[in-house]
Amino acid sequence: MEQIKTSDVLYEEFFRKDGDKKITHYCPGCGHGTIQKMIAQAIEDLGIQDRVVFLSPVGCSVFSYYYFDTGNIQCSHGRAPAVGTAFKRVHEDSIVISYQGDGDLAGIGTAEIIHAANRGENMSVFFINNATYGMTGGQMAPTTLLEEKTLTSPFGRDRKRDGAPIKMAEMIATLDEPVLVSRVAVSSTKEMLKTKKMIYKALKNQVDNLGFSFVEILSACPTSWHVSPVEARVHIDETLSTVFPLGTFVDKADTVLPYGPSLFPFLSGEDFLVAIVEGGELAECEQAPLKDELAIMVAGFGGQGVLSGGVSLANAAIAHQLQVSWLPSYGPEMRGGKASVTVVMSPDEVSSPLAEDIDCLIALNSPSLTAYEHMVKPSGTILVNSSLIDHEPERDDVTVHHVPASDLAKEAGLPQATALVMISAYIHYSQVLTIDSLIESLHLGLKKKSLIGKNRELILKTVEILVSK
Ligand SMILES: Cc1ncc(C[n+]2csc(CCOP(=O)(O)OP(=O)(O)O)c2C)c(N)n1
Ligand code: SF4
Repeated sequence: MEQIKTSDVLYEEFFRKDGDKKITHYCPGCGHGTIQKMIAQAIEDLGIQDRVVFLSPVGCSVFSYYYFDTGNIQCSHGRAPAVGTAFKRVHEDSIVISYQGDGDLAGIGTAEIIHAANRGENMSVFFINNATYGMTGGQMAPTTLLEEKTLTSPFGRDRKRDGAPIKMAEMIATLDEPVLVSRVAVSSTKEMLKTKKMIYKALKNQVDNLGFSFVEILSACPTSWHVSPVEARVHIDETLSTVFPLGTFVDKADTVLPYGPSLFPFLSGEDFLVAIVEGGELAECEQAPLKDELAIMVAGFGGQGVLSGGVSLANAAIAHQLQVSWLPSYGPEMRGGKASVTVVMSPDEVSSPLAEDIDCLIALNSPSLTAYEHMVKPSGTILVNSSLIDHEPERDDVTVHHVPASDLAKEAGLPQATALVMISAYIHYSQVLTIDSLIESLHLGLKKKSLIGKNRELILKTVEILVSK
């Protein structure tokens, strides 16, 4: 067991398991502990501990968050570059470290890493290539050597059957965006010193906002290789590095320009909402008299305008200065498949766009009523599209309104506005928003601007009918 505490960036004690709190869970001679010590040291030297978000992969290093006293995210297998992309774009001052094994990065996560590299995401990736799936007991990895025997290649890796070892550093070096692509090794003292420097450089590049740095590190797995720790390091120098040559393939640190202050300046505050709703001016209405969060689900089938109706409802709420989320859900069919949208509106920050208990269900067809009526809170509301639904809700603790929405929409020559009719009815009954704000928001949700007038008339007609009921 290796003791890795050398830097303040690592915790004093590791609470992963009972017993000695000073040792890690890594096997004796494992490269992970050595590499993580080097990363911790570089973080300390650069003075960036409070900015670091360490992405732990799935693999033997899955428990890195027990060791690094930094921000930590445990990512799904292979997805760290996608998680890192999101995090970095939202928190541009963070230092994102993606630490991934060969199963994680070169197997299940090949697409994520290639695209993150191709976009030149401003992050530092450390790719730990031990040519095996260590955590699961030594199966063949994409980087396993030809003829190497593993749990899943007991007679050796066969080129025809299994392909040749993937050389990730060389692949990534073919892309235009990466700033640094290098392969180093945790083997002899000389190679370790080079590794330490390269780790520092990859992090420094990010601190300087230079872009994507990728360091592949050949690392020992004595356990899966069935050799001693000393033999494992010799194996790296004498065998592994002949297949995966060490060296720096790309280094543009001295020639690229740093990123500007913000890659995505529009992704903030109210502008962000406007961007989501496809541009354009929002109406400005009085603050809605809403004290608590409200969740409204519109559910039906594709072609009834469920999603665009939801957009109009969301925009009307934004116009009334509410905070809003719009969460669609739909099947693969363009027409006729299931479609629903949940709009959550709140006077304060929306707690979650996923609502398990809803205040109002707008059911546009029978299956939706049956599927979702149980989600409505006691004393909530169900709006039933009486043109298509010929049975009553089973709930007797909610208010039910019937609206012949499909008929009204069809009469107006707008069957795709069925949801909008129901939303108009919701606004009429609930009085949370105003019909004016819905009409004012139409131009943001409708792709065909020529239909704004007809949709407006349909909304007004719906309200007229409901008032005269
Ligand atoms: C979606 C999913 N598929 C498969 C697994 C099983 N699994 C866990 S770790 C691992 C491979 C880890 O190998 P590597 O990334 O090389 O890291 P190492 O353990 O060698 O450090 C696999 C396939 C999983 N946990 N999740
Ligand atoms: S199985 Fe291999 S990679 Fe995993 S901790 Fe042990 S030596 Fe390290």
